[in-house]
Amino acid sequence: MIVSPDTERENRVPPGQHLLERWPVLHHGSVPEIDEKAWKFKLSGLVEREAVFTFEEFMAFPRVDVMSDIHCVTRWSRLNNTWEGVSTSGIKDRVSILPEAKYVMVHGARGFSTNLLLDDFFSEDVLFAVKHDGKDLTAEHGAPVRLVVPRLYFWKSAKWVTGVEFMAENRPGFWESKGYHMHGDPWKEERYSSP
Ligand SMILES: Nc1nc2c(c(=O)[nH]1)N[C@H]1C(S)=C(S)[C@@H](COP(=O)(O)O)O[C@H]1N2
Ligand SMILES: [Mo]
Repeated sequence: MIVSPDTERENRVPPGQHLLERWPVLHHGSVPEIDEKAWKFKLSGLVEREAVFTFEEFMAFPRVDVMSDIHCVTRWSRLNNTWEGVSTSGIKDRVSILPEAKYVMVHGARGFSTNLLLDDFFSEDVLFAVKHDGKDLTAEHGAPVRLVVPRLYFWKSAKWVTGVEFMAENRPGFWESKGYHMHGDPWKEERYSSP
């Protein structure tokens, strides 16, 4: 089990956050219905050759368990979440990422996207989760596969993931183009970009 380093801080709750026991559901639009048999995972952009994987192939990527806290920009936090899934770093064995790639855009169903620094994306506590606290992810929390980026605000944790695009230049994703911060570090309160 990888323990996200932020959970080991003396004060685990970032500024301006309050704790919740329950796990709220938040997203834009309605919950997409995704059939695992039809689901595809695409690696695109600055890679030697684009690649598409089925759910079965994806689940054979290196697996990881992570314990992390959730910090939502709407000011709730939920501690001690356990996640099971596929580590982002395992992708490196499946595709050759070109050296110009410095950012990623993680894509989700219905045109959702969120941008991350390549180094943040490949941080060892980042994973594509299929289980939370021992149970299969529910549709409203992003099944069959969601990203979890423990050290950034939770909007970076794309639900209903469909693929990853490698990029040389940074570009705003869905919430970022609506004014959310390009990086989103909860300890620096990187909530919104200045107008
Ligand atoms: N595909 C997709 N993923 C998304 C979103 C979204 O609108 N669409 N919203 C984000 C936001 S703003 C939050 S706070 C978290 C909420 O995840 P949860 O519903 O599992 O708590 O999902 C993130 N991932
Ligand atoms: Mo959010």
